[in-house]
Amino acid sequence: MRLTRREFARSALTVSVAAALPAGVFSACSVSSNAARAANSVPLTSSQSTQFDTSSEIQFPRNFFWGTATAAYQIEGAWKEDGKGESIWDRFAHTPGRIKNGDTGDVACDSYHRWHEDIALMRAMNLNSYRFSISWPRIQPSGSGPANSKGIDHYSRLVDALLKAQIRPFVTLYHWDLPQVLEDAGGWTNRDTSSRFADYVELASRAWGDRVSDWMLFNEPSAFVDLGHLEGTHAPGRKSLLDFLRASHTVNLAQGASFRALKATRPSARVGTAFSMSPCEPATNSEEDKLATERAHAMTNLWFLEPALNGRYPEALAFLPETAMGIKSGDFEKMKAPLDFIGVNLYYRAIVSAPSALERLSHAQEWLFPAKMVGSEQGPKTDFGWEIWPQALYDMVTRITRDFNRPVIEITESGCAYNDGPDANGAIRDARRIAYHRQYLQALAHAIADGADVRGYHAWSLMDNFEWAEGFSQRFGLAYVDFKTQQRTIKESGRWYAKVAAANTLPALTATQQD
Ligand code: IFM
Repeated sequence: MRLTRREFARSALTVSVAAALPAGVFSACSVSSNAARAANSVPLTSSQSTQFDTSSEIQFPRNFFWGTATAAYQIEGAWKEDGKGESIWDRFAHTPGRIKNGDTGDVACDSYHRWHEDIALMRAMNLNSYRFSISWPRIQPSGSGPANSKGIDHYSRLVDALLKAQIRPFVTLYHWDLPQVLEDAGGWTNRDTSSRFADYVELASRAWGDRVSDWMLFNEPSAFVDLGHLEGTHAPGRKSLLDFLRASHTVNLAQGASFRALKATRPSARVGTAFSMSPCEPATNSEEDKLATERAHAMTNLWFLEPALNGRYPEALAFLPETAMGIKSGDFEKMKAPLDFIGVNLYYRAIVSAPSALERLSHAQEWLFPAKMVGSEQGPKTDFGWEIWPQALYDMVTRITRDFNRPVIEITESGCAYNDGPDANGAIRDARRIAYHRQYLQALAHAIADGADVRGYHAWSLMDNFEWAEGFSQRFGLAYVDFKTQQRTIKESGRWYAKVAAANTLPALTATQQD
């Protein structure tokens, strides 16, 4: 989801530390041992996430959006139906060795055909918002030119049915499936892709803007730029610092250009981006770690937000190589996109330390971005190994609220992978997922009580689906999917979420539950 996730930098000394770590720019080099660090500085991270009050029920603001989120490539399947073009994820998943168990999104949850079943799930969960993405190559099979009417019609039917079910269509325009033809011309490293994206967004807003009012331009720009261009673990599988820098800048230009294109066609549309975010905490109280933490915050949380809102790259990274990034005169103005809301995708926190001189010398990206993520063993872990740290949501939302003058915020994703399957009666008892959402919602409620303007929460995900390089091995859904039969079954967490959504209230825990 962000600069640092999914892959783990491992060194012989630090496997257990690193296993708790997401990967990316900062962790691409070795992770140093916590023990060694602790020897000469004081660890700063608290031993427990704040326990938010659970003894009384918590009401959410009126008209709060209770939703779930999905993405086209992760659920739709039908990878070459109705004139759809090939995407970089089709190409990547079809390349042997790229995805765990050789899985692909060719069929996924077959939502292209079963979307009415998906809407039925959401209705059963009493939801009033559905965040889904449009597959760009369904609309422009080769990334430019007129729209493919079958693609337009498909999403029109979906939007109409959602509205009929009184569920807000909350549309992401890019959730990572670039048309392969554009990749062949340089993809996001080619500046021209920003104009192609703006053209596509204009087509989309003309097609559905009469019925869709809330849009996200991008999902997690830092994730697809980093994992796809520097780490090489996601499509298109590039591994180059230069590509990472250039793709970053093109995406920032695209954010500005597409924002203007959408507003020109639909001035009243509400437009945001879903950013992957993690609050950054210094590993120790040393000055070096604290400085590194601010750089990590700039890279993890502001690299695509600051250009949109303030037309500049974050100050903590002011030493960036402008020429290498392809920055031209006038670009800072072009990057501006005064977003109507900030979408926050948040799963965990990041703990940061300063790389040693030797590490900086031996890793180009640490030379450029001197900060690295180290793992934490403090919180419990999901089946995916991600640390559960509810306070991360409180810390991030309140920091964004402070630093950006109380913007409108939507929680566009949060969730956990637990691979519980059906028991003998076919029930999926995923109590750990209920606990996750309950704790993160408690933290969110406290942020709202402390002044944050949060309009909605979208659990990732509506149902189990294709988890990128992990294939089908990680289940994030509130509904279980049997990938052989495509049967969907609402898990206990989905039933619990339905009650919370219907009451707009998080219930108090009973004394026994508190134990
Ligand atoms: O599945 C992804 C999603 O596509 C983007 N955000 C994080 C999720 C879990 O990794």
